[in-house]
Amino acid sequence: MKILVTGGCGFIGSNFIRYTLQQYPDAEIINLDKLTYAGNPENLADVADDPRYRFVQGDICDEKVVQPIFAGGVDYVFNFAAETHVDRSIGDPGGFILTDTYGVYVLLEAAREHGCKRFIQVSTDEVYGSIETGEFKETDPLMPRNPYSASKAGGDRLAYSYSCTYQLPILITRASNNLGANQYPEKVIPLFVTNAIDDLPLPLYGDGQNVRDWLYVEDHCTGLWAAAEKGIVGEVYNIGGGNETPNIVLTKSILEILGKPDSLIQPVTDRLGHDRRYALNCDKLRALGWQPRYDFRAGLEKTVQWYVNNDAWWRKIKSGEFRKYYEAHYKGREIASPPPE
Ligand code: NAD
Ligand code: TDX
Repeated sequence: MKILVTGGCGFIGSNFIRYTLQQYPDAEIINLDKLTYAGNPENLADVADDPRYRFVQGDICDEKVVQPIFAGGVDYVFNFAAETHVDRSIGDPGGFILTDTYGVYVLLEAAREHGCKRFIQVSTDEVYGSIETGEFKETDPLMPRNPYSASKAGGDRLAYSYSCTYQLPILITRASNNLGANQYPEKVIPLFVTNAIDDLPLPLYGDGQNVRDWLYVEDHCTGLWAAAEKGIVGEVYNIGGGNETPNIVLTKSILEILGKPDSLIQPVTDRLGHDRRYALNCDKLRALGWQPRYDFRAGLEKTVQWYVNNDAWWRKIKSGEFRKYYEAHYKGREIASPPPE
């Protein structure tokens, strides 16, 4: 079983590769990753010498890299490669449009020319936009509200168009916010956990009442395989944890697990266009036999423990390029009000 994973040195991709090598003895994985600031080969140090694993450094936008990989024969493609941080997309959208839309086109063209058994386009719940009440179904319109989600919607719909037009065996998955090991500490959970460990402020956006549905990364991996193996070609599958949580509750839970005071919470000015709430209906994937194993608390405790146990991993990141980003992004945004309840 030959599997192309793109973006495998990032957060979800690295967890997916490790999970797949453990669960599928006949898996042979090629990991194509550009190694942007978010790509970290250390995430896969434990499998680097596995004879079933091969790393190729390259850009999914570069057909000279992509075409030969497909020409060598690929059964499954899982496209994780993307620019992924909403805040960075607000400051500088160009790279998002390139990788998250054009990059998908380059992969799809290679699949069109050389074929594959299944092509999974890893999309996101953010393509639906924000929902005040109820939950998004796969048939709902896409109303992305920031450059990241709009670029992902471009890749999502382009993949769909290739399944309709060229009958390629493509499926699209839309997952909710993931948590787990190896997430770059610009995202809220690793940022807040690592700041709290060092008694630094936790910069909570706006009123702290924005809601995210947290999905433990291993449950995302099982959902992706359920869609790939049992899903219907051309269809979209939502993958949500069923763990809707306001950011203030998430923040206080992190502090409680670490035994740190709520006074570390620092309200800051809100993200531009900040989506208020995401919620997914996952009946379609559940009908294939999938269900998440981790509830919010279990997933969060496991995740916090990982960052406590692996401080060398994140300290190295936080002392590099990240430091400049953090300064530029958060400086001067403090709001002089008590932390929200
Ligand atoms: P990440 O930022 O941790 O990792 C992205 C990886 O892609 C990095 O290793 C990076 O080097 C690589 N990459 C970026 N541009 C590339 C390019 N042009 N060519 C090759 N490699 C490139 O991201 P993540 O959080 O692991 O997300 C993985 C995928 O899952 C993304 O497609 C994202 O949209 C989607 N997703 C993420 C979440 C989440 O909560 N993190 C939720 C739903 C969907
Ligand atoms: O410093 C912060 N303070 C804060 O209050 C940061 C970084 C975030 N937040 C809030 C914003 C969101 O409401 O926390 C919530 C989660 O923020 P992020 O971790 O940036 O994730 P989000 O914007 O929800 O997007 C994530 O989930 C969907 C991933 O980054 C995407 O790649 C994925 O598609």
